[in-house]
Amino acid sequence: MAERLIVVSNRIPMGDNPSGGLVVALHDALARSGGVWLGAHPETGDGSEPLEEIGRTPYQRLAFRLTQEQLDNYYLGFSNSVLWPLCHRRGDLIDMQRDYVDAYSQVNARVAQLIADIVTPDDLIWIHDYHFFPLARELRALGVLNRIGFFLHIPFPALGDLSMLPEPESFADCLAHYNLIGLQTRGDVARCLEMFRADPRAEFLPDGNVKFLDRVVSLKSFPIGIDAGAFRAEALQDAPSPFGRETPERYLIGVDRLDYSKGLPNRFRAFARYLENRTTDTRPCFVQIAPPSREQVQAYQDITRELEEIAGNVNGRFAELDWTPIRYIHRPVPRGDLARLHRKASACLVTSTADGMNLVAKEFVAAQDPEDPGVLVLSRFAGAAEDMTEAVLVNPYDVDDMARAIGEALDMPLEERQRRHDACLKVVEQTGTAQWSHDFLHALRTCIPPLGG
Ligand code: ADQ
Repeated sequence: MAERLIVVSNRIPMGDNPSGGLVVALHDALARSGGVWLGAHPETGDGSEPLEEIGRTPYQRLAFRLTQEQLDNYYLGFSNSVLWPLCHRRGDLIDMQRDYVDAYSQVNARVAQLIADIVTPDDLIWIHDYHFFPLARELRALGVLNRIGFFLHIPFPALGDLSMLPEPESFADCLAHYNLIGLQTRGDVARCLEMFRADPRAEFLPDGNVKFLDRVVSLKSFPIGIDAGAFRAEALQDAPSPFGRETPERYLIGVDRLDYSKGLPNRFRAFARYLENRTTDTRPCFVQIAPPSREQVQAYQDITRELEEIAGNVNGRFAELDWTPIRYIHRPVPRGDLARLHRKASACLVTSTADGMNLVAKEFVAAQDPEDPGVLVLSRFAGAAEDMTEAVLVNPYDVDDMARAIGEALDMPLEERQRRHDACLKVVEQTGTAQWSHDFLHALRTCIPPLGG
């Protein structure tokens, strides 16, 4: 029987025109090879429905429904109120509840059963992200022997932070049921290896693989990217300015889901500090686009309020009748508009305190005019900084450092901007979406034979 690819992710595209980094990357991979994409239906159900087909071409899309309780406890609860803050070094924001832990195990067991019902022996299974850490273990328990790969889109936690999990010792065991663990950066691979190194059940093989009890697991970084050509084409489209008649003369841009990991409060403070310290009478705008995200979670409500307050304070302090320093848009913006906004910006601010990769950094670079490019100001804590070393790298905890970087970006001579842009663009072009999925799937096909294989 021919090989078939089965992709599993919490989010699944409902329409035929997917958007967003992860979704586009997987769409491309599946469109090329055919196969099945399985994910959670955006509407809840009673939790016992069979898989629902929501699309058939160019590949099959199958959705399962969560109950409202599972959505609250597995998705908003354990995934986004325990694992997300844990992996983003915000242990202080963890909201640990027994119901969350139980729902997470229950949903993973159910999804494993749904996969086991459709899998055939030559299928390749590719599981995505922190919603499904234990899925391979559940699948193995059901007798599934296929090659199973896992890709983590967010940072791999530091060894010490794993103790914040309910059963820290079972984490390495559950990951070692995968044949291949893909991570965003070499730093993430190092942290994952550190976890195995600390575990007496793990042993390091000469080929770099890890032997864990009777299983062998491969680890490798696969930095995710974007389709640079497609984004550039959007940026170049001949369309009216998204600003309408309010086009600022010079502006910096930020584009992020409104998430506490994106370092937004300090970014706003840094812009205020820059305004405070500037010596000329330049009046740049800072345009921040931050659509709401996970609004039912308390920590996200808190960051929304905090940001509104800071934006109000900065504007109250610096605004003039014909100049609003911060334009804060708390809404999604069409992709074409985003691309055009990037192209005309003098600089982009990416100041995450932790971030798996950060695709906005790559989108900004792809959208620039190479003759007169804007400057990328990039947090050292974003995965993108590992290779995009020619961006202006900043410490997102240090407001003065970021204020200085904003000044440096706005005053940077053309030649230096071009040199830095060329280097960053090279990285963006080397890490396209097609390359990413191709490299991962090649590694999964060629890693050690699975159990019983
Ligand atoms: P995210 O945390 O969502 O992704 P990011 O990589 O920046 O972060 O991707 C966000 C995507 O959403 C970008 O393509 C961006 O253009 C888009 N977007 C943001 N704001 C928008 C708006 N207002 N309107 C429309 N689109 C908007 C997670 C990890 C990242 C990792 C990706 C992919 O947290 O670190 O890079 O997965 O692996």
